[in-house]
Amino acid sequence: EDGSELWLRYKALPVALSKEYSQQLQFITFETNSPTRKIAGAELEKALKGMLGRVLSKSRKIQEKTIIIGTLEDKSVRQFISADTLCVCGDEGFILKSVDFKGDKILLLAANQDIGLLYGVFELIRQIQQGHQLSNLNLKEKPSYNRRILNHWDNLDGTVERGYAGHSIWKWDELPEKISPKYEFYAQANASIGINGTVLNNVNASPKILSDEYLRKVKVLADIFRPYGIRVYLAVNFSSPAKLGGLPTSDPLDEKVQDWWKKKADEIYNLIPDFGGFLVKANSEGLPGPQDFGRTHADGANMLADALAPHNGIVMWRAFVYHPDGDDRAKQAYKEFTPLDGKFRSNVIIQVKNGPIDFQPREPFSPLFGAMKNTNLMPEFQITKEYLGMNTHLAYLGPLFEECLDADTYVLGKNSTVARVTDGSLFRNKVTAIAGVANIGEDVNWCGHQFNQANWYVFGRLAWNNKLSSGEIATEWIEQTFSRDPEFVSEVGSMMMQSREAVVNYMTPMGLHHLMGWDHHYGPEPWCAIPNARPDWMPSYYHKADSAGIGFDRTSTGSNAVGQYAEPLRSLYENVATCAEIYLLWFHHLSWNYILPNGNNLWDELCYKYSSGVNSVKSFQKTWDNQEGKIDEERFREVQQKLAIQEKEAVWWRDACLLYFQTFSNKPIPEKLDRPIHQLDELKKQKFNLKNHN
Ligand code: BDP
Repeated sequence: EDGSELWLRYKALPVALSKEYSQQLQFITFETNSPTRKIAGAELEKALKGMLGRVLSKSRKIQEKTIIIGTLEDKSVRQFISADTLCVCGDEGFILKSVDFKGDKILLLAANQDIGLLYGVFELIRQIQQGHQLSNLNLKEKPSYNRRILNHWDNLDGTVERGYAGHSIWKWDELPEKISPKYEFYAQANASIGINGTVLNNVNASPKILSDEYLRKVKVLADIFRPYGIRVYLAVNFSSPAKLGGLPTSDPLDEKVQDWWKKKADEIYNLIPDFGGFLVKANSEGLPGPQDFGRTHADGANMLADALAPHNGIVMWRAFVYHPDGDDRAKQAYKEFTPLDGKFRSNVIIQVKNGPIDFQPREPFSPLFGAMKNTNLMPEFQITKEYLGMNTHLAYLGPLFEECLDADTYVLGKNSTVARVTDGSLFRNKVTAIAGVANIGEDVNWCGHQFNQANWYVFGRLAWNNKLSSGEIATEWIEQTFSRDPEFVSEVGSMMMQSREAVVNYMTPMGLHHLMGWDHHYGPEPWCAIPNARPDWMPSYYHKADSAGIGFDRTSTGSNAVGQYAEPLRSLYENVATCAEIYLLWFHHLSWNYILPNGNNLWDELCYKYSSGVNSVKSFQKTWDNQEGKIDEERFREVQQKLAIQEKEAVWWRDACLLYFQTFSNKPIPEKLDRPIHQLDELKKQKFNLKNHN
């Protein structure tokens, strides 16, 4: 067991359970007459062979102990279900239920399209992997978002920006001739959790990706992914017309530029008829964009949208923009984008990071969610753990994603959650989508840490159904990936559910953010001050620690970032007494002596929080040690060793932050707590080597 099979390990079930399933499942009625159906049939066969040790007999005749799989084109399915009933499932959903047949129960898997059948087969497999009863099954599924997309930050030279699982799985040098078997397994894994799109290349895009040479390589991948329901998208560089096409400008209002993009789109669709569209990072972190020509984001996005529209393609235009000269980075995307509300074409969607800064262990949701009522908007999460311990720390991101999706924006009154303002249920958006920055690389276990697989998994499952709970999803993942032993599931599940909070506590508790070293983003460097560097890349821009206190004043008397939130949130955040403790230092600069509701002063409370983060990791070590023998030795040891590093590094974070902030607070560490084991000077000298994490 090396983790290479992800959650798709079809291991033999205990004999009694396997017997029970075998009694219910003996025959299959399924015409496997399309590529997608073939894949679905083969996957079910493989899974049942692995789990039950047998295959189902194919049968045209409906009889007891059968599973019927098909669309309304199949007579066997029409017998049990009508178009009206299936209509709620849309193009990709399915119905999986137990139905009565001549006094017996049989299973029905029905969908409007073949892809729904593939998703349904994966659901059935998941049910069996988890040992669930089939006789009560009654599932009616339709995905929350139409486009559920992974963003690969993979460069054409094989490196991965913020990738911690080895090199890129895309072998650009070998394509289009040589095809790695990983491509198909990648598609299968994504389809199993409902992901239906992939942006193959880095948002910091090379114009080369649109060259004829590269498009031919992309076509090969698109052809492999198609039967799995996965469309390919590309990140594009806004100055491609100049850099690749040799035009004198890339001005979006220039006719020759518009024409260049139209021809490029035609060329792409000629090769890849179901191409998804473009992802664009423009006028962000030094990349080119429409503002270079005095045009707006809308001018730029619409020009690309017009080129793609005849082919039904979309533009995902990122809102990740910030400038060093503003007073508060957290306000900038909102300021730049809200005036453009209603000005974007209907096939443009604005891609917004979950928080207003940058994928920190905790941020409040971006105030852009819900603020552009006449524009399609999609959330972007980071699955790769750039700021949460990369490939060494165990941090399950389900609670982070869920916290954002469930956050109430109040833009149309109560229950205007981020999920609802983006999935079309509140604003009836034409295009709905959600993106996650992938954590996938060449490592044997795909994600660099066995538990990082859970973050890929939970992203897909929440994109499919944004109402699922992260706890339920953790259970699913554990049962499929490791074991169904109830003790294992409950102990490891509870460890996973606490793990992100632990990271928040030992890195950036109580609303602190951006305390990491500026070049590696891994370890703590709250003191980091590089001469002449952009001030908004330095930790002090964010923590603002001084002898008076700590935190960023974003109230109406500070930067007034609170003003970008709808009421009652604005007032709740504004008032220190009602601001949730988890966001306290995000919105307020408070005295070290500020007294919290529990009676502690701010300094002491920070010390307690940092310590509790370290203690959580220690408790994870104990929890994990208890699992010895319950799973394979190989993965057990690997995780155990990484937890040991995590414990050491949690102490490193605690000591670095507390010792540094202590130079301002001048207060002692509360007596009951462990003392720092490092010296501040020694920590400041320590150099971190990011190479070990790639
Ligand atoms: C930051 C990353 C940087 C990305 C950027 C982005 O550090 O590598 O290019 O986000 O999202 O988090 O564009």
